[in-house]
Amino acid sequence: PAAEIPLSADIAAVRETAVAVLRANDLGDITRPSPTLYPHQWLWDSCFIAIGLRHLDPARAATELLSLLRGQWPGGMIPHVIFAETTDYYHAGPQRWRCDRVCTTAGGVQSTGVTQPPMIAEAAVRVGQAMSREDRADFYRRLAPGLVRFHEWLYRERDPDDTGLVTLVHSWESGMDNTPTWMEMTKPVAPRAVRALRRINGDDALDALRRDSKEVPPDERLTSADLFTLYRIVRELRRSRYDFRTIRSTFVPLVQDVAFNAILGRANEHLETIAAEAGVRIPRWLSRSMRRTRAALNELCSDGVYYSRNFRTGELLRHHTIAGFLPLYAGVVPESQVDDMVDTLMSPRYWAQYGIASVPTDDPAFLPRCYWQGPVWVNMNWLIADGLDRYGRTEAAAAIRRNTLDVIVSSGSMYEYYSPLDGSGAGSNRFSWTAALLVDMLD
Ligand code: 9YW
Repeated sequence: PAAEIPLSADIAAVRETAVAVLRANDLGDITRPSPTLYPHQWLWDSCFIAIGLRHLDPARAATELLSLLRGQWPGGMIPHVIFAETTDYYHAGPQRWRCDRVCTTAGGVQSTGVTQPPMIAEAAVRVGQAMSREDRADFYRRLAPGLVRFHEWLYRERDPDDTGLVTLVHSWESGMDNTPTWMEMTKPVAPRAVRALRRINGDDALDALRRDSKEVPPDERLTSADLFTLYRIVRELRRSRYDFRTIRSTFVPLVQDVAFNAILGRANEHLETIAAEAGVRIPRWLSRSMRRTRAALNELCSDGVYYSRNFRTGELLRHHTIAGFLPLYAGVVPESQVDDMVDTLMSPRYWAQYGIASVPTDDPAFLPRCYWQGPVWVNMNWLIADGLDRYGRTEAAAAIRRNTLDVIVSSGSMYEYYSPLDGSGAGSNRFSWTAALLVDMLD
């Protein structure tokens, strides 16, 4: 699909901007997601970044992924943020997590105590495709043992009941912080102090306390009350020493997240390729769990729509969001359902004038410039287009990629996300995964 797009002067200039953004965000072995908001290494950001970097420098792309192993916990978890040694202006830094009291990471680096969508295997295979056979073999040999341990941890720790679906303990693990699904689960556990402050002073008192919105207007992020609730959940996780069996007996919302599990489903396939090439054995119990995930994803489907599920009650969380299309990327959607899903995606509910809204435009929660409550996200488009190709829906996939490029090119900048109503950029500018995936879509 990329080849069909003529590389106009505009596109060539925007590609240069993208490359410059990636260079400027390069901290040596890792790439920060953004110079103004996110100064550390994020798990799934690094994966999307590596997918773009492979076109510029495959060895550097491999380093981006191998760096994630420095943060690996003794039990196998790869954390959602690995803190870089930079002046810390990030609002949820090491002091909030205090993970060094719980364990020492493989590389002795500081990290958060939760994970993020397991995109590593996908990124590794893409990077591997850009390498010589020898370099790839070397790269896979270095990555595979840690990667297998990560997938083992996901199942052992987060699917103790062998459901085939892993459970998340914080919306930050989903990568979609304020998506309506997670907010339904998060709002009810708002600390009393937050509710009281809000009652007395409205949102102002809370807004004054938050530290994450200096670069970005508050109405492009989650509300202060929700943010403080997320901090409160971190505190509970910390008290539980990040142990799922302990967390289970607290008030912490637990969700079998559909997007996370779809990404895991796909990653498992890639893990088999990587492990086979590296000569690393996948234990039989893990292969069984991996197979279970593919079947279990379809338990999340009701009347042709995929949802996340409340782990505690077994109830589906019936919000229509972009996450529900990721089973296409996992390749688990029955062929008979695919065209209906494509029609829904292409309908004006999702596909507004400037691209695919992360929450349907007719949803009461829809806000076109607020984070995961409506904006177009480049990484979501990339994943869905990939899934559509897999199902042979190449025209739809090409349309999504073309539209994504159009939105970025017309803004001229690498925004974190874009309004589906007017194409305006929002969130952080100079955002790495937008830049990396633009390069990937063009090359
Ligand atoms: C946070 C870094 C991360 C992304 C998440 C996105 C946002 C905020 O930024 O999270 O403080 O972690 O929701 O998907 O990985 O770009």
